[in-house]
Amino acid sequence: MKKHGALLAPLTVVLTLASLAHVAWAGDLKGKVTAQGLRSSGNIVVYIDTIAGQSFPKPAQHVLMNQDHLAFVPHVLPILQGTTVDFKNNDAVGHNVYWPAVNHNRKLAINLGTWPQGGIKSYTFNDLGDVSLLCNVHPQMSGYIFVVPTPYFALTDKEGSFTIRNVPAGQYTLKTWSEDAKPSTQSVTVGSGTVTVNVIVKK
Ligand SMILES: [Cu+2]
Repeated sequence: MKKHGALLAPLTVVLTLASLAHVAWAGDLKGKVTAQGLRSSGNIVVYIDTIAGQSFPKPAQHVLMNQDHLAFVPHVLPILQGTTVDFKNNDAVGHNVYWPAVNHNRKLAINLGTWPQGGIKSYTFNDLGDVSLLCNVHPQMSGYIFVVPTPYFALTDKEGSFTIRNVPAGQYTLKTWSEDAKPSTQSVTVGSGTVTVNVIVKK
């Protein structure tokens, strides 16, 4: 028995270290988007595309899209596939919410209806791609939801900077979406620590 114990102890240490190392193999993906021919490099969705063999549970937590001062706030809302969005009217006037398509597929058009101040309607987005939000009471109102396949996404700030935290080590396809620019695609490798990438998007 004594001999067995002496052999097992180091083996346990090795296995424990191996599993710790596996957990630690993740990094932050930091970068800057340069938008050519656009007014701003802000409000651009940056995300890791579908990872073969991996699916992600639907987030339990709802995400809020406000109608506030006759605008959709935030203007662009990236979400993981399967997320439920709560549409809230914060104004003293009635607002409607509808979208004419999801990812250009008009069969996925929805009109949620019109409701007064303080009211919330919820919708779960299971289809990937861009959703152009409109209000049929106020034609000037416009916003976007962009549904992505992985939880590894970010929205650029005014300067075009973004950070996607805690991405497991691996090779991925990094994509962008903007309401004004063409989508971009590039490959990226994440190890441990911070990886810096530059992304160029074009009108
Ligand atoms: Cu409205």
